[in-house]
Amino acid sequence: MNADTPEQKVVDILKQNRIDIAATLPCDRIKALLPLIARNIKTIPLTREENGAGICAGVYLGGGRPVMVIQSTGIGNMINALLSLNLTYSIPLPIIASWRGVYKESIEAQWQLGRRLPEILASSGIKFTIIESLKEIERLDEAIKESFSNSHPHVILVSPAIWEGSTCEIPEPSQICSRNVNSEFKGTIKKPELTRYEAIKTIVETINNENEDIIVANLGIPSKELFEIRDRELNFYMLGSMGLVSSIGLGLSIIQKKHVYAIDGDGSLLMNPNALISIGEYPATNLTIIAIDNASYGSTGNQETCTQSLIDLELLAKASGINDTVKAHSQDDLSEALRRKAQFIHVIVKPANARCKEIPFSANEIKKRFMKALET
Ligand SMILES: Cc1ncc(C[n+]2csc(CCOP(=O)(O)OP(=O)(O)O)c2C)c(N)n1
Repeated sequence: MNADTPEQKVVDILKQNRIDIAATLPCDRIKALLPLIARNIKTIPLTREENGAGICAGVYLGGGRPVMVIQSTGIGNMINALLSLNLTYSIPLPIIASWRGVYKESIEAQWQLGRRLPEILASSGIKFTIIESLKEIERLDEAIKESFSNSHPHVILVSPAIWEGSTCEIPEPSQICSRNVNSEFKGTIKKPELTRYEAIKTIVETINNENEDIIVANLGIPSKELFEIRDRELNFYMLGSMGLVSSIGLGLSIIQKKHVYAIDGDGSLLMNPNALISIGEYPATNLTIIAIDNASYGSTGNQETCTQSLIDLELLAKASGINDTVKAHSQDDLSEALRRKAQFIHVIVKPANARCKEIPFSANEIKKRFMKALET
């Protein structure tokens, strides 16, 4: 019976707050809550919390109302995203965190982070609310509203005490079915012809520029090159949170009908291959990841990455469940892949950075202009 359970109360509060996407990672204490959320709200299961911050930011930028539901340890995995993405651009995100390490906690590994979390959040400038008993559950509603009205993240640390004695059902685990794994893949990396700048120019010249298509551009020089080539209202320039450009692209594609192009880099994708896993799990027909591979961390001085000799990003995408992948070495390859809106385009380029000016907008200006353009 779920009717009067604390879990049902949480779901009711989420629905009253018109939450349309829940990005989740499990904790033993919320094993009854998570399936109930998934039955009521579109749920994106995550493989790492930081990736969820990116997906939820994309959902919000695209006009949706996301929430994250995770174990409190995951806050440690996403602190940079909360500061360099959410606080920097003023992007709201209510995070329901099953607060481990304090109440009846026997797992020693939970103590260190769990007990310090209030201090860590306070010193990080991240708003938080502690809910220690069921009678305080209405504070969840207040915290969600606070997050959206003040456009910043709000962590709700929920003590395991509130679920005690709950009669909420815990579903049986699903059965594992047999399946075949097809590992045939042949790819050739040729000597690069293009620079990143030329690749971005090709993107801008090929896609629909009549204020239709969305571009999310990776942090550092790729964003500056895009700005220089063609600034558009539907360009979202990343300023930090390395690794989250494709996650934001995914979040946008979930909530928007427009086509979303995420310009990613090899170093950034290798920092967050979790984005590929989520994209594999949620194949969107309106999302194209353009992985511009210069085999280096170009923006920080061209230090080599392991795509130079070891990892093939197209194969990594395929291994993550993304089927429609392609390599591009020339302008023609790239335009053709863009025209047919391939899911993942692996563009091989030379390590070179164009001399570009700084983007003259603040994070808030980038966000506001982008969101306004989506409303029209
Ligand atoms: C967590 C974190 N670590 C390191 C950096 C520094 N950094 C900024 S851009 C960048 C390189 C990104 O490389 P890649 O994604 O390959 O894109 P490229 O600049 O080569 O186009 C690095 C390492 C950072 N911003 N954040």
